Amino acid sequence: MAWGLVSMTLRGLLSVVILLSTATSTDGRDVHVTCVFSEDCVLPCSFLPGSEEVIHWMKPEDKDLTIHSYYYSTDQLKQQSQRFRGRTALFNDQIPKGNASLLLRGITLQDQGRYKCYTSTIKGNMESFINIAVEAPVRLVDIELSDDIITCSSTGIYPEPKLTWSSDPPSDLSFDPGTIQNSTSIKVDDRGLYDITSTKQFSRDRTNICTVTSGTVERTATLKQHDPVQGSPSSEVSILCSVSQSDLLTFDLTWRFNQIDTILTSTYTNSTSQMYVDDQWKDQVQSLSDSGSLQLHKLTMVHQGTYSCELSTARDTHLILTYLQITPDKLSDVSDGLSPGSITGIIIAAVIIAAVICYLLRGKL
Ligand SMILES: *[C@@H]1O[C@H](CO)[C@@H](O)[C@H](O)[C@H]1NC(C)=O
Ligand SMILES: *[C@@H]1O[C@H](CO)[C@@H](O)[C@H](O)[C@H]1NC(C)=O
Ligand SMILES: CC(=O)N[C@H]1CO[C@H](CO)[C@@H](O)[C@@H]1O
Repeated sequence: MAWGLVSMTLRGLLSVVILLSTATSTDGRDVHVTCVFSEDCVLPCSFLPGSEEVIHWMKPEDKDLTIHSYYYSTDQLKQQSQRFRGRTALFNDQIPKGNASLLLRGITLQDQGRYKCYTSTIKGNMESFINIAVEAPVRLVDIELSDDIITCSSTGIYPEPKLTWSSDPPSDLSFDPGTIQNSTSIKVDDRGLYDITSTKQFSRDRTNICTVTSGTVERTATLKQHDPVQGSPSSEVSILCSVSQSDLLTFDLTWRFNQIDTILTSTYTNSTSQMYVDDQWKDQVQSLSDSGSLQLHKLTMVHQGTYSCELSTARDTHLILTYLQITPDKLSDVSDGLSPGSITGIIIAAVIIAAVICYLLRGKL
C-alpha cells in the first residue's frame, strides 16, 4: 500500500517533469471533424506509444466534462458525464500503437464543439484538440403539384438550409409570375433540425427546378409536364419518361396515378433492374421500356388521369407528369348493325326519294 502510494507520487512528479520538458507536444491547432447527425463518428487522437497509458477525453467548454477515461489498462467510466453514457468507446487494441481515437455513437447537435484528448505514458504527456461540426445533409427533396401550385420540401436538415427556384429554359425572373408568388418557410423540429418548404406557381411551359442547399450538400427536384396523351380501350398507350441523363447507372423509378396510387416501382443497379407492379395495375401494365416509358393497354375510363414518372438518384429527383385522356372506341359495333356509314346511306336514299317525289308531284301540277 505504502509503496504503491510512493510509486504513484513518484510517477506524478515524473509526469510533471516530463510535462515541463515536452511543452511542444501540443501543436496548438485544432483538428476539424464533421460528424453526421445520428451516425457514429471517430474523434482522432494519437500519441507516442509507451507503456502505462492514461487517456482522458474531455469537453473544456463544459468545465472539462469527462467523456471517456482510460488508465490501468482499462476503461474508467465512473466520472463519465451522463450525456455520453453508453455512447463512447476507444479502440483498445490500437492503444498500444499510440491511437487514442474515440468512437462516439449516435451524434446529436449537442455534440458539436471542442474536445480535448489528453494522453500520458511513461514517455510523456500530450494534449490535442478536436473541433466537431455536426451536419444532417439534405437527403431527399420532395416535389408535388396541386392546383397549379408546386410544393417543394425537405426535412431533417442541419445547418439551416436554403431553397431556390429556377427553371429550364431559364426565365427572366422579373417576368415569371411563378417567382413572384413564392413563399418559403422554415421550421425547427425537436431534435434541432430544419424542415423547409416552399410553394410557387407552376410554370407550364418549362422544367421547374427546386434546389435545397445546406453546408456543402445540394439536392434538386425538378417537375415538368408533358403534353396530354390520347388513349382508348382498344389501343396501346406509351407514356414517356424522358430524363436527359443517359449516364445514370443507379436510380429508382416510380410510376404513379394521380400522384397517389403507385403503379410500379423499379430499381436500376448497374443496368440490371428489378420491377414491382402493383396488383391493381397488373392487367394494364404491358411493359416498361429501357428508358423508363410505361406501356399500358386494356384501359377503361377509370384510367383517365395524371400519370407521373418519378426518377430519383442519390442527388436528384425528377418528376414528369402526363395527362392521359381516354376516348371511347369508335361506334363500329353499334347494337343493330347500323354503322354510321349505313345511317348516312339511308339518309341519302331518303333525300333522293323525296326529291324524286317532289319532281313527280311538280310535273303533275
Ligand atoms: C485509430 O483506430 C481507428 C480504428 O481502427 C481508426 O479508424 C483510426 O484511423 C486510427 N487512428 C490513427 C490515428 O491511426
Ligand atoms: C456495380 O458496379 C460497380 C463497379 O462498376 C461494383 O463495384 C458494384 O459492386 C456493382 N453493384 C452491383 C449491385 O452489382
Ligand atoms: C416576391 C417574393 O416573395 N420573393 C421571395 C421568394 O423566395 C425567396 C426565398 O427563397 C425570397 O428571398 C424572396 O423574397
